Amino acid sequence: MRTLIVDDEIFMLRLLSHQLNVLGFVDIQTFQRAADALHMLESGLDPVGLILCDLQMPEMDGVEFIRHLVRIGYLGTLILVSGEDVRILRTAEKLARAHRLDVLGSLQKPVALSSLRELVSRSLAYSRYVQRGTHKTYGAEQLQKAIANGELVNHYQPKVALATAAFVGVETLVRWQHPDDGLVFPDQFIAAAEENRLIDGLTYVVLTSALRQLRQWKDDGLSLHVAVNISMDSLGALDFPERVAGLAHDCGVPLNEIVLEITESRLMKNPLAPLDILTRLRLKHIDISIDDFGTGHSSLAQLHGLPFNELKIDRGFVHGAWRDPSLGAIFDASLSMARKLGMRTVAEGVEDREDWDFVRAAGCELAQGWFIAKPMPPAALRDWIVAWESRRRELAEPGA
Ligand code: G
Ligand code: G
Ligand code: MN
Repeated sequence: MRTLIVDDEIFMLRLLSHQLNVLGFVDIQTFQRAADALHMLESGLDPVGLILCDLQMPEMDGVEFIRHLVRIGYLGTLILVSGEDVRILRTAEKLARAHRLDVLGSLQKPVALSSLRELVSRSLAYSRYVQRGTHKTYGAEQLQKAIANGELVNHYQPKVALATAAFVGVETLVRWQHPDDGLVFPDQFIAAAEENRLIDGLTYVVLTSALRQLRQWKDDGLSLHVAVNISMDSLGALDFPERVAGLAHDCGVPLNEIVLEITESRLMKNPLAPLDILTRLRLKHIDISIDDFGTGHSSLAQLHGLPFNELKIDRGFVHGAWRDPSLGAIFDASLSMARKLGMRTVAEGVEDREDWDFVRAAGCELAQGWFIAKPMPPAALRDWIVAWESRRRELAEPGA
């Protein structure tokens, strides 16, 4: 994996390269100026899998560099390194995560080989970059063909009730079964679909196949709800509620078993236009959910008056909140606000037992995340349910 180190001190560049060498990294490039690293990244010649970046640098500092990484759509992983106060380091880390960068963690100078080893061995194994291999993005034409040729497939990630650990539903996550590139993830094509007006077609395909799958599961005796991600752009067409209802009717699925997840950041650009549609979805008893809550630019006050009945707290405020008081405070505040507004709460990104215990003790209702299950093809759900049943008792203990 190609690795970049960005630090204004030559000594640090040498030290970190040496440490990475010891850990088995061979393809390493070092930069004293962030602008040069950026230039190399923008050329897009060789995909970079890991960047170690200093925060305090004279020209472009680490925070500014992070902003540019977001702008150019960097999909690899990031480690922040700094001699500054640990709180500054944590804030920068949080900022990068809020922008959806794949941050492995941060290191304080002087960097001990053991902490670097721990970060790259533990965190890298979990990173999107490593798990997903390829990171191409795709254009409109290719995507249009994929939609038309039926190359999109749905995976499903389970959601469980925290109090009882009972399985209650799944979130639909689309993947593209690409003929040459293998399984392609939505962060590589959803943005292109939105920019090129292909998102309605994509949503229709995903929704149809999710509702058919729900019918199939019900026929097999399972009881669950199915959530589908809806891009804000799809809420511009006034007949959207009727189309969803029509589709559900054709598939033989009750409307109250459908959840539509809408991303807050896109939503809040114009909260009035979709109000009509959201209200009529609720009149039909379709659940509507605010996705990735906490990452948008909205003020909490804007939530007032919108008829959402579920709030999904972004994984950035869930994973690790048990040991970070400021994340914990945001998590608790989101929960209590949702409760007062009569909304169901879902914690996303529950990655380990500590996360599970924390969100459960806080009184959140549902949980989703790798600790429970990764997204999976529909055929794998049965086996997962069986395996989950044997973990369930311990996880739902009163004091657990
Ligand atoms: O599946 P992943 O594991 O990579 O999902 C990445 C992002 O893609 C998530 O934020 C999710 O909301 C979004 N996404 C997944 N499936 C769909 C879909 O069918 N429609 C839209 N609009 N977004 C989706
Ligand atoms: O934005 P949305 O909530 O729709 O995103 C779902 C995304 O989160 C998918 O990309 C899914 O693969 C990812 N995801 C699901 N569970 C976890 C988790 O426990 N940790 C992390 N980091 N990502 C997760
Ligand atoms: Mn979602």
